[in-house]
Amino acid sequence: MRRYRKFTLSSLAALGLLIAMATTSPAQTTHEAAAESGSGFRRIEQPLWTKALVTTAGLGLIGLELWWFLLSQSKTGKAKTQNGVQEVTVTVDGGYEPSQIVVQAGLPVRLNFHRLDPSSCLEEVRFPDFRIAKALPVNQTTAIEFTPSEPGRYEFACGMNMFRGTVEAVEASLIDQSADLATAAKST
Ligand SMILES: [Cu+2]
Repeated sequence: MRRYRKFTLSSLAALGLLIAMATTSPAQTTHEAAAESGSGFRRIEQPLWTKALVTTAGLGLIGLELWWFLLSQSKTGKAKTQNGVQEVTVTVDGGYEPSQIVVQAGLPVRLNFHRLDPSSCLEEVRFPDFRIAKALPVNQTTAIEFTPSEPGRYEFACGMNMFRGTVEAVEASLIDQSADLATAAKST
């Protein structure tokens, strides 16, 4: 998952370079043309305009990268219980987000896999412990239901076992404790 994101980042950087090159080269030709015609005014005005454009594009890219880094941090998702079913939405895009899901053991779980990534690698998700293998159509939400009767770590992965996630089933008392800790942390 990390490696995949690094690859996307580097291709983003390459794209930025390409944009910079594409915007600079026409300026150089006009610069040369202006020098030949002997117009001093244009010679200065044109490169300034492109410089501003390249700077704006660069700043935009930096912002995009920051946003990317902040979002790419793997978060732990906690289930929300509705009508006795613990529900979590998992976004499938270059991996699973969240990739770590905390649920309460003994209660039914429904994971709503929302797949955005069209790569065939992520077209199927498997939960070997529950003997579940389900196809995830792109741009759709596919619900997967199971009940972890015992506390423990239950892994899930794509069909090729490349992208992985875990469902951590804990006892009810632990869920309450972590909720208490979260509220305590918020109040300080
Ligand atoms: Cu895969």
